[in-house]
Amino acid sequence: MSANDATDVTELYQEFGDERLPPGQRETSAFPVLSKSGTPQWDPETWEFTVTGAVEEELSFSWEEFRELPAVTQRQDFHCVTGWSKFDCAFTGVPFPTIAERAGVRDDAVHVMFSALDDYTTDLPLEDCLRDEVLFTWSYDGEELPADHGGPLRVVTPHKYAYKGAKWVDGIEFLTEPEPGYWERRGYSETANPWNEERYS
Ligand SMILES: Nc1nc2c(c(=O)[nH]1)N[C@H]1C(S)=C(S)[C@@H](COP(=O)(O)O)O[C@H]1N2
Ligand SMILES: [Mo]
Repeated sequence: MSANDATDVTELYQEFGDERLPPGQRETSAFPVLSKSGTPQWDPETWEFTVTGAVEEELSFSWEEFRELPAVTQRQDFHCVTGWSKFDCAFTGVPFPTIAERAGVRDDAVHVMFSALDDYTTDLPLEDCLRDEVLFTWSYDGEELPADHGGPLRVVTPHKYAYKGAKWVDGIEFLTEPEPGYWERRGYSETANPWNEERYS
């Protein structure tokens, strides 16, 4: 599937607000890079994606195995908590629910912690993750996802500020209690709904 026949999910804002552009945001055509500590190296031979915690079956995927999972292409908006939004980004990847179904989420799971190659972490309530627009993506606008934007694999969360989307993601853990991630420990919102301007906790 090419970026041109992507499924348009940009109307999801209607669940949260009246305007496509969330309050306090300005639209930009640039795609700035925001990383806490630079772009980590990775090795396709040893890269491993793990699914752990409150699941029926813990999973692990090699890079090759992950790329064999059924993928979709969506056109999404991207909202950075620092105030810029970028419309109509085409991302290709695996929806979160596909992974969750394979692992079998236990009834006592309430949150999900995402972890990444640069030791970044971010957490979200489980219900905010169980959406088809939450993608593990390796492709942006029909090209390989650039390394500084999170390649080989990152998460995108078009219904949340973008710090909820871990770049260089290499694992998810289903949690039975909320646990703050990197920015959440530093005062950013747990839920991060852009249409409510949930920037800080
Ligand atoms: N692994 C990792 N993921 C991350 C970050 C990071 O520092 N490390 N920064 C977050 C923040 S604060 C934002 S705004 C977006 C930025 O994504 P971009 O660099 O592709 O614009 O990635 C998020 N995901
Ligand atoms: Mo950010």
